[in-house]
Amino acid sequence: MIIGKDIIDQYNKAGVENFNSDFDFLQNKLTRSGANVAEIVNKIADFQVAIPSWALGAGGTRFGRFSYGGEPAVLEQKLDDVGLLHALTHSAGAVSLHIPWDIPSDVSALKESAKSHGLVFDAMNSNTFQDQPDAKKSYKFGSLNSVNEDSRAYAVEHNKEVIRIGKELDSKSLTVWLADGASFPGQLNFQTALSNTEKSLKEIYADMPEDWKLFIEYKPYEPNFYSTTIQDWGTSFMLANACGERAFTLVDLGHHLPNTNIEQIVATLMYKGKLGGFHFNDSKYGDDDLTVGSIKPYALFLIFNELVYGIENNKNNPYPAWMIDASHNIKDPLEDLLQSLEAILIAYAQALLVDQKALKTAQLNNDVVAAQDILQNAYRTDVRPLLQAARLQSGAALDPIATYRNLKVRETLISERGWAKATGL
Ligand SMILES: [Mn+2]
Repeated sequence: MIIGKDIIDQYNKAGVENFNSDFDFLQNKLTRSGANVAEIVNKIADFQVAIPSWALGAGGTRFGRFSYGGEPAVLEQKLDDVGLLHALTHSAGAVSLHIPWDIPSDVSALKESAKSHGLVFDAMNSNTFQDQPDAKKSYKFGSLNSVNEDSRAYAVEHNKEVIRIGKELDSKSLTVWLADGASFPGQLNFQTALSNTEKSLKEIYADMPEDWKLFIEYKPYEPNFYSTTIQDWGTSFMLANACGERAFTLVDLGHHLPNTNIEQIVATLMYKGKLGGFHFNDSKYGDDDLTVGSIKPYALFLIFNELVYGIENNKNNPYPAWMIDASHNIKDPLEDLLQSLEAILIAYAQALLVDQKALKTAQLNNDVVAAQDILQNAYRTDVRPLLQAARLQSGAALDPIATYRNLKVRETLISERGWAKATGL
C-alpha cells in the first residue's frame, strides 16, 4: 500500500481552517515573546527519526506474544511500512536494519524501494544476544566478552558481516548492543569480561570504513540479572574512547535505573563530543519499551533541552542519530510509532522554545524561580500547531493518525498480507 500526496492533500482540506486559526494564535503569541516561528517550523520539518525494522510488528514479553494482523513478513514489506509512516508524517525518513533478521536478498531492488519511499538506511544493528538456528558457536555465556575464544571471534565476525551488508546499503554506522553479562556472582571475572569486550570492539572498529561511526549502547540489567558488561554510560564512554574518535556512546532512554538523570548524562556526553546516537521509548519501571512520551513527557522535554543546547554549543559533537527503539504488545504498531514520532517532535519543539539567553541570565543570578519558569513556560506551550505547520509544508498529514484510520491502512494491510507473523520478533 502506498499513500500518495494527493490523497493526503485531500484529507488535509477538512482540517485546514481549524489549523490556520490555531497556528495564527500560537504564532502571534510566540512572535510577541521574540521567537522566530518560521525557523522553528523549518527545524521541526527537518528532524528525521529512524524506524527500526523490529518495531513494525507486535513485540511480546517473555510470557508471550499476541500477533497483529497485516504485520510485515519480509524486509520489503518492512520498508513499505516505514514508507507509510514517512508519507503521513515526513519525519520518519530512515530505517534501521537488524542482521540477521533483515539480510537483503536483492540489494539494488531494496535500495530502489527505499529511494521510492524517500528513505535512507540509518545505523545497522548486529545481533549477538541469541543463537540463530544455523549458529556454529553459542552466545549463551557471552559474545564480545566471551572467555570462549571461538564464540568471541564468531561474534566479531558477525559484526564485520553487518558492516559489509551496511556498506552495500550506504549505511554509515553500526550500533552494538550486548546482552553480555552474568546472572550470578562469580560467574565471570569482571575485568576479563571488560578487557575481552574492549579487544572485540577495537577489532570491529578497525574493520569499519573511514566514514563510518560505531555506536556503543549500554544497559544496566536484563537479560542478565546480576551484571552487564557494558552497564552504564561511563563504561560505554570508556570503550568508545579506547576505540577511537569515530566511536561514540548511544543513549537508550529505557536503559537506565528508575529516576536516573538522563538529561545530565546527555549534557556530559555532548560536552565531551561523544554522544553518537539516541534511542527513544518510555518506561515506568525498567526497559519497558512503551510509547515515547506516554509516561514521562517532562523528562523527555528536559532531555531535549540538553540535546538542543548541545547541538547549538558542542560543535565537537556530531549531529546525533535518532531512532525509536520500542516494542508494541497491544497497540497497532504503526499507530504506536505515529504517536511516538509526535511525542518526539513535541518535546523537540518545546525545547526550541526555551529562551536560552534568559535562562543563562537566571542561572548567573542564581534566580532559581525564574530558571524553572523559563523551562516550564516552554514545556507548557501547546506546540502541536507548529508540528502541523511543518507537516503541511512537507506535504504530510495534518493529523497522521486520523488520516491513517480514515484510509483504513491496517485493514488494507491485513487484506494484502493476512495474519503473517513478522520476522525478527
Ligand atoms: Mn536501544
